[in-house]
Amino acid sequence: MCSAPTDLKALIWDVDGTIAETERDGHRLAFNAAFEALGMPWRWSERRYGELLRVTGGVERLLHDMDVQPAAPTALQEREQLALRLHREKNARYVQIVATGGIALRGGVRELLDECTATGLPMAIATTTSRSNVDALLAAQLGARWEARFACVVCAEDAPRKKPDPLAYRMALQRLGLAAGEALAIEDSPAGVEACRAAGVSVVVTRSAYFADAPVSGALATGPGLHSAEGWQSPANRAASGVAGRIDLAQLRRWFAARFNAPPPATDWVRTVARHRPRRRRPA
Ligand code: XBP
Ligand code: MG
Repeated sequence: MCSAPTDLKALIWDVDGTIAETERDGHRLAFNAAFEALGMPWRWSERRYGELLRVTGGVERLLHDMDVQPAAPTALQEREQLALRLHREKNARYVQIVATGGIALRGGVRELLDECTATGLPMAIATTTSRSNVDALLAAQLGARWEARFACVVCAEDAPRKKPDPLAYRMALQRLGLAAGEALAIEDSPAGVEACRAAGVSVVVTRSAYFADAPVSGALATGPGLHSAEGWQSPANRAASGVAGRIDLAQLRRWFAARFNAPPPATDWVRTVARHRPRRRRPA
């Protein structure tokens, strides 16, 4: 037996892949449009982008890929400047896609957001993506005052060490004024789950298109989406698996209450590609 169970005091949302299929329907397309706009001869296929998603952060992903792109500059400084230019262009194009409602919320997300708002459960965002991307997506889907629905929003600019680093989650907890054991996160990726685990935050995994089969370990429950309870598995609480309807707040609370029953997680899946971190965020 562990320490006395605490009630759920906040829900922390990841964005890309969790709230919407932004990687599949937005970021990859926007990266390719940016390559074209800046005259770069390479494009990222769905398959290649799936591999590249192991590297979190758009700039870091670009730098990682430049290692195998013959047309990429050889000097590190030039590469970094190109990556920053491409990333700015990519984000501008991504914002165009989502600002006009081009990417819908995933099934069950709006319902769960509304339930939390209606019952007064504080919510936070902990994401590795840029703030402009979050703002464009959520303003289009939830309205201009979307941010008022969240107690805090932690983006890439706030937490430059990206998932699987726990920084975004630690910052969210600090801003919420909560201990790690009082919050539950919703994630879609192994790197996100790693970040939660490293921060001591319990996590539920709603698998996204790119991580449909990725091994994840240490989650309270894992399933194909919040829209339906079908296909969900919870090592922490088998009795709460396979229930009818969508994954609602009551279900999350049941999994959270059973968190001390979860078996110890297996070995880690992903490690940060630290050597690809740019030295500066902006050209001199
Ligand atoms: C999201 C990311 C981001 C996005 C693109 O990870 O890794 O890099 O792919 O956004 P998570 P930027 O869902 O785990 O937060 O280009 O703004 O980085
Ligand atoms: Mg994600």
